[in-house]
Amino acid sequence: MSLLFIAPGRDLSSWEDAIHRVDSNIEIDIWPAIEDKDRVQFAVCWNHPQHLLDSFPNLKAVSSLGAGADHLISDKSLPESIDICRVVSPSLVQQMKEYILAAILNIQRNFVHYIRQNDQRKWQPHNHPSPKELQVGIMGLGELGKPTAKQLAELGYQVSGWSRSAKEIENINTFAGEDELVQFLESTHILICLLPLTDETKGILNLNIFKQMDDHGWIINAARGEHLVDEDLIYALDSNILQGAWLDVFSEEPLPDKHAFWNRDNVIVTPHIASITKPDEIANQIVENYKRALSGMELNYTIDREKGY
Ligand code: NDP
Ligand code: OXD
Repeated sequence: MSLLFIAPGRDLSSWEDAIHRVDSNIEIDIWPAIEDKDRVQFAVCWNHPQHLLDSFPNLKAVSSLGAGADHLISDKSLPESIDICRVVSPSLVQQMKEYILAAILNIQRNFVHYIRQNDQRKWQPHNHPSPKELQVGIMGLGELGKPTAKQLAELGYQVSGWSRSAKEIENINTFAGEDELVQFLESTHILICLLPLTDETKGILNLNIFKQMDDHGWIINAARGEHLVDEDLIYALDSNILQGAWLDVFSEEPLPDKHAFWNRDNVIVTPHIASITKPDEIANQIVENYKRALSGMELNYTIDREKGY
């Protein structure tokens, strides 16, 4: 029996150590060095090569190495019989709350402008709104979106949230489903995407959506690059429909040198660091799911293939 890690380009030795600190008896393979394909029963993946997972005849389940499992769902060669799960942890939530708050404060207090002004030795104060004058809309009220929304509301921001199913959350104006999307967007000044990438949400950050927001607003995308239609963002920025964009994720990562998002005053690029999975913080749940898979038990944090998340 072995637990296989597949994450091309990543140094996985700290993962191996973290798993062994939880249970030193677990045999670990790290792709592509696999001793015996027949022994692999559980795989932990991040951007694995497609059409690879169907070559392990005894594979029972796969886990994403991160919170999103879109890279697994999109692998159509993954047999239906194989369960998919992901990781969920307080550290991922905390980091995402920090990332979004940092972005909001930078936008609200105009630091995005002051940092650029430094380069020009320009002394120019700008007015800034108070939190209660700022309408923030969060797309996705799941493990990451809901606590992020609650934190912002506690700090006095006007917060609304949009999800698939209806929710009631104290001090948050909630909306659900496509029918309520327009209402959710009305008067949203900063739109934050924390949705999973699915057939329904791909390309959701598009010109039509930007036009329905408050004039001259901002978007923050910390979910997946494919949520955003890049050309629509450039058009919206150039025609003043949006004032700026704060982006952590991109359709192609690393963001290519020639991409139009680089070197723009009104686009902030961070290299997919909003919330990073740390080995010791989630080794326990990987080991737990590995053991559950071996004994035929239901996994924790499963992905519903129908819903796509
Ligand atoms: P969850 O699955 O816990 O939550 C997803 C939320 O999105 C739910 O509220 C769900 O609604 C809502 N949703 C899904 N589909 C739709 C839809 N079609 N219309 C409206 N709402 C929808 O996800 P997490 O909060 O854990 O993570 C969100 C994403 O963040 C991940 O999938 C990943 O891509 C990204 N991520 C990025 C990181 C980074 O470093 N940049 C780090 C970690 C995650 P409902 O509640 O009704 O089901
Ligand atoms: C994740 C991510 O999904 O890092 O965890 O994007």
